[in-house]
Amino acid sequence: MNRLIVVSNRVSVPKAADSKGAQGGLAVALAAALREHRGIWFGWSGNETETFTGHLNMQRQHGVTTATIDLEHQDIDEYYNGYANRTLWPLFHYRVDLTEYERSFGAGYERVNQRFADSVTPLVEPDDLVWIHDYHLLPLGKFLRDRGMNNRIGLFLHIPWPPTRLFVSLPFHERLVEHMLHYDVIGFQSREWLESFNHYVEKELGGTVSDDGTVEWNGRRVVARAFPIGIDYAEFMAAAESDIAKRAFERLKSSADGKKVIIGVDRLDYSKGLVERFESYHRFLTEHPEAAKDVVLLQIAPPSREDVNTYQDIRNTLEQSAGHINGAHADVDWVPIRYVNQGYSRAELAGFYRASRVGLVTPLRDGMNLVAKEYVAAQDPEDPGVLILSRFAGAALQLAEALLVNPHSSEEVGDAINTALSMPREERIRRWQSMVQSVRDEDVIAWRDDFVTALKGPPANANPRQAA
Ligand code: ADQ
Repeated sequence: MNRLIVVSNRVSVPKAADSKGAQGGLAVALAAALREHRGIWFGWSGNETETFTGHLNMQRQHGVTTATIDLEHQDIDEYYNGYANRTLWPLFHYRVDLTEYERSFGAGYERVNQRFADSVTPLVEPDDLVWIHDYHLLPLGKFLRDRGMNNRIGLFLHIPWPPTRLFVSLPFHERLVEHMLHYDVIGFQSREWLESFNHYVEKELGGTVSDDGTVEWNGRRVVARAFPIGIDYAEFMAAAESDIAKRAFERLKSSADGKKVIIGVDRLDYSKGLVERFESYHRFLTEHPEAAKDVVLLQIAPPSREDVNTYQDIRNTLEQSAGHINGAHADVDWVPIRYVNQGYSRAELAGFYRASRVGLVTPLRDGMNLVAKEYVAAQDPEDPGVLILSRFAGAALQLAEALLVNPHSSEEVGDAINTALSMPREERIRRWQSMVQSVRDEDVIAWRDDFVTALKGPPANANPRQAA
């Protein structure tokens, strides 16, 4: 069996399912694959060092070998807080208005990717499969090829790929995509992002895309495909059946005191549409006063990326908005929004999801969105809740039986909340059954195996000696 080398910005070998923090199914699935393939997980340690040394910190964590490097202050500033989170993240989520285009960010991004390439190269043996993750590391494949690496190298992008008309606002956009065309496989979350990428390659670079998904450009052949990610269904269900989950369920049910709970769970990020969600809920409260007193919105949103100003801004805006809505509607024995900034374990989240009649998942743009799938998985089959899902999340393609909404329209989302709260049990069961099937069958293990199989595929960019 080929060894697997996983490269991502950060390395996170999962702890037990009931521990605190946002340990996702992705980390669990990758760690399991690494154990099976005797591989290595490489990334940034999260630590800052005075001067970059490239020293590799090799460790064995819960049966997985990890290798990490420290980065300098300037690296973190320009690569992580800069190009990754101030340039690519907003642009790829269609927020040109929030995108910052600083040359120093681009230079820092390439410098760190070169540093990653220097550190990863000596770890890789000739038959290893190399699997790179996400927008932090788009050009890494090219830099590994520059160091003579002929292995199969794949990239999976966890976030959307923007339409060409937006993407071309990025200075040196051709260079970034040309670098990406040194992979053997590029995976996207959904057909929509794949189509945008292919459109760019054809229109801006003059490449060709065949029906089987092969992209050809300048003598290179790359397989570009959609690989929709899922949750670790078995692992999540085990967490959902734990005592911790049952206690969390009881805790929320009893504190809701007979009211129906609407739940939102998101990293505090402008792409998740939280400001618009609060506005929609406000609209629902105002326009359906008879239903309003019977519900409560629980919004769980742990802060993220607090070194980036936009994230501080959104936090302030949300606090004001929650305060305003609660001020306008609350009564002595009822507060319409419970706005919570802490993280919970998956087991606790599973209990909260199950105790909630409505899952409100309304990102303005999202590569996939795993919260939507977790909400579906956690429901009681006899009395499931209703998922309200943004049509702009990758997950909308698989969860077509959710109430699909335009998250920009507070009227539409407000009406959907009202519809969900009054939906008869038979309809809830019918919709849920169709959704849970895809959540169960298209889980993270299937996703991972599908990608690894594609990555193993026939050699495309190997040199003739190795291909023989
Ligand atoms: P994210 O933008 O982080 O991921 P998402 O897919 O929703 O978004 O995954 C979040 C994960 O964190 C979920 O497993 C959720 O349970 C967990 N989480 C969120 N809030 C939490 C809290 N308060 N406490 C504990 N856990 C919490 C990126 C892309 C997505 C894509 C994923 C996976 O932006 O589009 O689906 O990667 O590829």
